[in-house]
Amino acid sequence: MSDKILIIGACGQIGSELTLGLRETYGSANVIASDIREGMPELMDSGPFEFIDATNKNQIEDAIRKHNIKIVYLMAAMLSGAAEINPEKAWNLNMTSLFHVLNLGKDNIVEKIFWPSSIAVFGNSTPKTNTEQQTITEPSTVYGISKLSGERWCDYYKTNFNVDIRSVRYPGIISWKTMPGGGTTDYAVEIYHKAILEQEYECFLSGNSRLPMMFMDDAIKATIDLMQTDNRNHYIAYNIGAIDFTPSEIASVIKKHIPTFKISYAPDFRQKIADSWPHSIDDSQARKDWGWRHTYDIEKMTLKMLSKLKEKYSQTKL
Ligand code: AKB
Repeated sequence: MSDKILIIGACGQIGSELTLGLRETYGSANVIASDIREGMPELMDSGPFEFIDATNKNQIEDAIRKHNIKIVYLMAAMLSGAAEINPEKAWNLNMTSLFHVLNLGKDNIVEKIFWPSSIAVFGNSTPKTNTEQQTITEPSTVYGISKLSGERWCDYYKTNFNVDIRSVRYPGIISWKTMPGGGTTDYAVEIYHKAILEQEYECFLSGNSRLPMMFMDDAIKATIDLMQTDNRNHYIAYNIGAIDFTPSEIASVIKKHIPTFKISYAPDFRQKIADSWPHSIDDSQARKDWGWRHTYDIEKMTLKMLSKLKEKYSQTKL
């Protein structure tokens, strides 16, 4: 029998598809989803669900005892854009929830933990192109500061208390099942929805803002592979890269399929966040240590996004 898994923050963009991926891999009964709100029907109908506020240790511990959980994925977080608007709330959610799960590891209540870091750990002083695993990390955003602090705390718990904690620095993640919320890379999901629904999109970043990105299927594969590997001891949080593009480049690829599509630009406060992040990521260590490989390029991702969203919107008869 497989060890039981709890996903905290299962109804968010990555949590939703991670829950489905884990249920497919380990069996639905072994994967307990949890969040402060209900998620999409596919998630709610495919296995057990608990209401958990990630900042409430008692609620987490009750679920762990009830389901005899051995592995936790902590996916609840406030992302970069939202965190700039609510700094204290973001710090509280992002750090309190992490301490709760790290302490469960320290007390040997759970055996293995996944916690996502982000390209947001890098800042203006970091080299922008093919940003290396170990380089300058001076984040200038609330979210980035919480992710970098989180990485250091994970390392501390691993070194001092032997906690098995694993992490990747996600780039922007693009998916069609659940909308992202509060991030700077969210434009790269919104653009596909607007392309199908309105054939136009006003982007909140400038046309030449290059950022590292990844299709959801690759992100889920990276996460599950890292949790399964025996060879991940070099780093707490691995760089993982896949593709990188600008808003104007992704608009050109969409235009090949929807020739009437038009993009315009109205950069807002998120431009400063995007400007502080790398353009592309060097992920050679993850490739070497646990065989990380991405499979979606921008063309293949666009084809899948457009066909899945067309299907989804035609079913809702818009
Ligand atoms: C965000 O834009 O805040 C996130 C991230 C890169 O971690 N998608």
